[in-house]
Amino acid sequence: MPNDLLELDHVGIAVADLTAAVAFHTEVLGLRVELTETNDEQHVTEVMLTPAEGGTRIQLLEPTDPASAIAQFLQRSGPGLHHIAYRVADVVATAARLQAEGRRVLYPHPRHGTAGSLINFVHPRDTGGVLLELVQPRSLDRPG
Ligand code: V0V
Ligand code: CO
Repeated sequence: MPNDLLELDHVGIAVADLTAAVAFHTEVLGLRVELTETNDEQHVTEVMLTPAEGGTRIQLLEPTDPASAIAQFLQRSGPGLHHIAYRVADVVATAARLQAEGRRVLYPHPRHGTAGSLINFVHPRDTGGVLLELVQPRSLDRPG
């Protein structure tokens, strides 16, 4: 059995109003804001939040461009659960493994994710209906 999906890194939620969504997650749910970042490649502003004892984080995603994946999702489905992201040690290797099994990996090469991570996605039609993200965190020997 493969064992390269190491942890559930985050759950991505598409939001139309980031300020309101952050207020709900901090003031009502009590999550702590870990970082706020604009990702020009993905055309999103995101806020990553952590529950009291850590573990899997929540990623709130607001589109910065009407043509972006998140904007299109909001138009079709409205705000809500968008993807789940697994942490991996080698995003190229895991993407290649899943692709070799016939699943659609969205990018030929990893792109830039949160906090200098490298990311790729597997199409939701090939995963039982859930958009799946692979995240290789930035490591100390790969700054950036
Ligand atoms: C679309 N579908 C979904 C879905 N988005 N199903 C579950 N979860 C989603 N998020 C379904 C949709 O209902 C259709 O179902 C089918 O997929 C349409 O497929 P398509 O025409 O090939 O694709 P689109 O145009 O709907 O786009 C979907 C994909 C797009 C996944 C291809 O959103 C994409 O390229 N996503 C990757 C980038 C991304 O999501 N970035 C934002 C997060 P039927 O009708 O076939 O049943 S950025 C992020 O997480 C970062 C930066 C980070 O963590 O570091
Ligand atoms: Co994500």
